[in-house]
Amino acid sequence: MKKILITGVTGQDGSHMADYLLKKDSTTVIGGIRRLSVSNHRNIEHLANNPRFKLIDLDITDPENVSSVISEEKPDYFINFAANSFVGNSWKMPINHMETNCMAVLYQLEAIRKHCPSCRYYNAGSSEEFGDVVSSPQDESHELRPRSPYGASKAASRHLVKVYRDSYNLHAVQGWLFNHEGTRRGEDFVTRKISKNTALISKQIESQKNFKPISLGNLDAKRDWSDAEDFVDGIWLMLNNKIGPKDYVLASGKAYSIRQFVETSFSTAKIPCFWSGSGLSEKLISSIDNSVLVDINKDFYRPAEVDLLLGDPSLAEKELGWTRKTDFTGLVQKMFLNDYKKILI
Ligand code: F7E
Repeated sequence: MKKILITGVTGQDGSHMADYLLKKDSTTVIGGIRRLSVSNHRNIEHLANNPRFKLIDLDITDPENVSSVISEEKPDYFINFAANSFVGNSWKMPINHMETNCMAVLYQLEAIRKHCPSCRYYNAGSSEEFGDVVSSPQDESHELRPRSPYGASKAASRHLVKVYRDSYNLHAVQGWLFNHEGTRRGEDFVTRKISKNTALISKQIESQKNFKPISLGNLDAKRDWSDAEDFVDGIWLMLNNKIGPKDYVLASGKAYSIRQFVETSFSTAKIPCFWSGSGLSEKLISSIDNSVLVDINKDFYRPAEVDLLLGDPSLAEKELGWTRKTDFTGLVQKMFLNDYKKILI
């Protein structure tokens, strides 16, 4: 049996990774969780009675706690998804982002080096490390030019992972994951905000109730969006790479704007609509009764935006044999339909 410790197991990526690993017969999964007074276990409730899954207390910002968990459990794999992952928030709490996304990685690497050097290690990296890009698409050779405290924290942790890999011969990697979304995505991220509120508006129109428009920021930033469920396989392939420890880009190779995400979501909901106005006055209007479906709020703009992120996944496809199942339209439809089914009004 292989023992895999996952931090951030209650989140989107951690819970999908636990599901993916528990489908294999030869694994036990330990979820490290930070105890909260209000439960946030919705994404892992279905695993509660699985005998190959257990939860332990783990606060990644506490080096003593990290060290004792790693020396006691001696996992075969340590997958670090725990992070402060909300880019927009990172200007408001940059120190917290650096401590959670970078110092915490150092505590983990130190503990693995001392107590469990054969443990294979994955840290969640991000396309936000490329930031103010100089060429597109971005592959593994693109320089790191972060535009946010979040991006800077992930770029810094990448250097630590490489230093520990080179200095101590650890199988330690950090993928560059472009945006990955899905039915378990946090509701403040733009994709879930759009899918959930399109579903809500759709139900409200059906019941002839009033609704509020979705307030968004920059509609013209472009992101390379994939299904988070397609990415867990890529991460596992990186951890078991026969070539040796190496960092890869996981992406779809296609970029779409937030505007296109909105249009696809309302088209899935079969609500005909058109854009009107420009800048902060721009609105998405229903063609049925001229009601406002989307408006713009400057509070959702960022102090520094990344205008375009577009990944080149060809190295991961070639060397790891990684493939994806869901395209952009399939992803938007899946997210809308999931929210539509859940909303009761
Ligand atoms: O923003 C724009 C916003 O917050 C996407 C994280 O997983 O992916 C994620 O970070 C874009 C940005 O995700 C709103 O300005 C417009 O251009 O959904 P997001 P993110 O910043 O791309 C990367 C790869 C990570 O590593 C991160 O951890 O959408 N945008 N209007 C908006 N964004 C939000 N959140 N809310 C809006 O109303």
